[in-house]
Amino acid sequence: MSDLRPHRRWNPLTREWLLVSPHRASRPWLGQVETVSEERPSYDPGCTLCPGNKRVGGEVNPEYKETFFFGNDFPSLLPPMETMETEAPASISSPLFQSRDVSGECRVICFSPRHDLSLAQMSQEEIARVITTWTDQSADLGSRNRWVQVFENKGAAMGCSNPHPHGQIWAGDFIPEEPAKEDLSQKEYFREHGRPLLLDYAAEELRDGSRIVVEGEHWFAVVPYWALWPYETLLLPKHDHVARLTSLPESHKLDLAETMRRLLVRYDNLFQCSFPYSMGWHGAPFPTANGEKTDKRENVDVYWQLHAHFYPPLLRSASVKKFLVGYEMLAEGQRDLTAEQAAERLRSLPNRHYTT
Ligand code: H2U
Ligand code: ZN
Repeated sequence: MSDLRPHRRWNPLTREWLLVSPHRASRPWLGQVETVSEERPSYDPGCTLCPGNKRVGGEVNPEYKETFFFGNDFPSLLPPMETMETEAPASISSPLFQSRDVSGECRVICFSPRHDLSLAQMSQEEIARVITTWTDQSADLGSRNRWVQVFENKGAAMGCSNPHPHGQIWAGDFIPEEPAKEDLSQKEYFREHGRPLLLDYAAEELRDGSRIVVEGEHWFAVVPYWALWPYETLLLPKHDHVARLTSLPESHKLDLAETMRRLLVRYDNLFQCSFPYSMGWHGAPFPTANGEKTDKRENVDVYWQLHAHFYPPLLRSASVKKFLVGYEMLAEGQRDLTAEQAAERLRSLPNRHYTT
């Protein structure tokens, strides 16, 4: 099979196929640079996330100096006591109409007191503090929730409401759809091969090299073979088995921070803009759940491998984004640029942020 003919690639994590049409991308690379001016003050009196400012719910943020978290004033999940009964109307007894009660909690994490920064512009040490906040928060929320979703929506293109560097955590008593697919795939792969899927995958990618974007001592970022978004990446351990954020070895933290920093600097440098994306962490589900016995469950820690997904929407410039429409909504995911071409472009960019 020629890689330059239309072909389909398999995503072993979600068990979905994807259409790749690289012949369309062989038209000349325009690569126009539209520098979007986005000067921001280091403190914005109108920002609900800046230190000392009032949030929408009325609480005042402390004069925080590093990272800071608070309970989301508009949480999408509520603790058990506050959850309202949500039964399907009594007249409907058909299995076609199902609903379930859920409970959980939502938090917001400010990555820095500086309104004008993003992770890409923060130092390795500052990013390491964000990682520590993620791991601490996961330990706390994971002690009473089955799934803890750490994520960041960055940029107006991703529907982010405020440019102040921040992320969110939604934790709940159920395993949501995306991690549920990954759970099944990793479980079955482990049953068949006796090794974690993503450890085997990392070994193959490290051997091949063509999709690697940045590589540290313990962690690396790769445009996955099955990437859907043009510059999608997967950040994962190179050789070590790490089940979830709370089992991240202390010795990995600075390396992970630097690997992430170098990835994010390249993202910003690609179109010389603050690169929008949604990113988030996936790791083994936590063993607590509504009275469920943990000992009956297969040991998820053996087959789960911690990783982060970065899904950036931009395609050709700071303002031209890819839309998942038409064929993608109605048939299956599709891309023009190959994962190898995307990785090559990102890899060739400097480690230094374009604004410095
Ligand atoms: P985005 O990262 O998607 O923009 O979301 C920001 C979150 O911050 C959003 O969930 C919360 C919103 O509810 N928020 C507060 O809890 N209090 C505020 O004062 C502002 C925003
Ligand atoms: Zn701010």
